[in-house]
Amino acid sequence: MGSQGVGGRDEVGGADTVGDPLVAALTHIVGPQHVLTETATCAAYVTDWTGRWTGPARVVVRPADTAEVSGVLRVCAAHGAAVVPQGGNTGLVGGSVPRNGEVVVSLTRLDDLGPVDVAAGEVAVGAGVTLAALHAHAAAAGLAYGVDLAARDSATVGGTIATDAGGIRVVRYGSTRAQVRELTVVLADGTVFDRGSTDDRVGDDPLELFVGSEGTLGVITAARLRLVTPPSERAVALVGTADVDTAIAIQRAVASAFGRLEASELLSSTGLDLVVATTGQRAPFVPSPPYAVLLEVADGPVAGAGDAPGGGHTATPAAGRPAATAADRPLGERLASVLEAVVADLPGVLDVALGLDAADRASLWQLRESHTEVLATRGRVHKLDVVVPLEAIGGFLERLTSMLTAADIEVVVFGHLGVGDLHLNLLGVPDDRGTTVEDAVLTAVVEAGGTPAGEHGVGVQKRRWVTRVGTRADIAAMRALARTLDPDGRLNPGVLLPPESDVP
Ligand code: FAD
Ligand code: 2HG
Ligand code: ZN
Repeated sequence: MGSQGVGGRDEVGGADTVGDPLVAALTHIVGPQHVLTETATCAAYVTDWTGRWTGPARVVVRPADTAEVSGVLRVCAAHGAAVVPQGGNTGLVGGSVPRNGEVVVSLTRLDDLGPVDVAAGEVAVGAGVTLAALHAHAAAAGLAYGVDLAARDSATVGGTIATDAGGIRVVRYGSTRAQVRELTVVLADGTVFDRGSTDDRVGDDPLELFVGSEGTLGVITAARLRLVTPPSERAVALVGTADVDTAIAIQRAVASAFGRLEASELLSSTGLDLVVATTGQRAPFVPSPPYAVLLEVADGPVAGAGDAPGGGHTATPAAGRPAATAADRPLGERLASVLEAVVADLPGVLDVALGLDAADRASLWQLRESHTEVLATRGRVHKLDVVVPLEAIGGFLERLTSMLTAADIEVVVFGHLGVGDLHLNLLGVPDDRGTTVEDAVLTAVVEAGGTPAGEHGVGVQKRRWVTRVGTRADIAAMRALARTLDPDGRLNPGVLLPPESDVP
């Protein structure tokens, strides 16, 4: 807390906290230095990563452990205060920041890293642990965590579970849901709920419900996560293509030659040009091809039942390797010869850049991972994260581009091609047309057989779309569950669940 302290002339985004009994009760639980009430110290907690969503908080509170989170929620319940759970505040759909004077409960101090259980391939960690810290911790024990994303230095375990984050390894290990073994969650009334997907449970395990619940059903305070065996060798290729269908064909061919992909990411010329111009990184191809697919393959444990998303980390014996990937040749050479064979059959391939050593791999990945930061330098960006079936992506992108070009809007497309998750970043949307343009794009997504909300979740941004794509029964079930766990609707109001008045 700032120099004034509780009872001083503190305020959060305009809300005067002087004499607020809730603030005094929270201070009693977490200590004065972890109750933030001054506008300057609260600034980072009340505005989202994009700068698009912001609102006043009643107070920002930073508990240290599950017991303190429980105390905080009990006190908030007693005062009828709504709560916004917050991790690293890197979410991109507006769900992590206050809208209407809620209490922001920041979980970043819950950063315990338990010992790695190498035999089980698991680790128990606090919800506030960042993905970068978790990766380093697992690596020190010779293992790896299967979810990774460019926001790794800030995004937390709790936030990634709450959004069911996908990320750049989703094609290999599945989304966060597939990594969660046990969760500790604090419910709206302060009850601590500790459940695991263990074999000795009685009845249905409600653990699944909290994954992807975006802070609306409970506050996640800890998790036991599965770890994986990292590959011993990796190779990366960036393949420039004339169209997106060729990129998809290459993805399929390389996946079948190697048995699996570590990553498959789509880039486009607009994004590549912007990244190169902004960061000064060397252009991989001149001119940039319309699309490019970044493929990573690896050596080490080969896909098998226990290695699939949701499975364990145990290595299974290599089986069915094609001749082109004979294990006695370096991985990079094998990737090069697979690509050579593929290219001969695909006239839409324009260029290939190989990343064989660590430096080349890193610079190819840098081109992909810089996209979000670079786009953030271009003023207001409308981000739409959607999933489109692979076979429909080509037609969808053609339609999208002509629709947006006619409206003088630029679109930068990239994303996780392995699972059809596309990030549509719209530049030049007139301020008064944001909702109309987003709705037109999402309508086109649904018409292409896709889903309007992908790995980033629904948040505030796509709440109105829940009623458009969900059935009445789906929404009724979601609402019944929320009412049971949070009868007063105090957990993240305004996120995910549409207002009752919107349901036809
Ligand atoms: P926050 O942003 O703080 O919160 C996100 C949501 O989770 C909110 O609704 C919040 O209320 C809720 N929440 C947070 N913590 C808890 C908790 N402990 N208990 C209950 N609810 C909680 N996302 C992807 O899926 N894949 C990507 O590849 C990806 N790349 C990104 C790259 C960049 C550069 C950036 C800025 C973002 C990226 N994101 C990506 C989006 C974001 O990082 C993820 O949504 C991430 O899961 C958010 O984690 P966080 O800790 O920052 O959560
Ligand atoms: C990524 O994959 C993130 O890099 C961010 O999900 C996507 O900036 C975006 O649109
Ligand atoms: Zn993404």
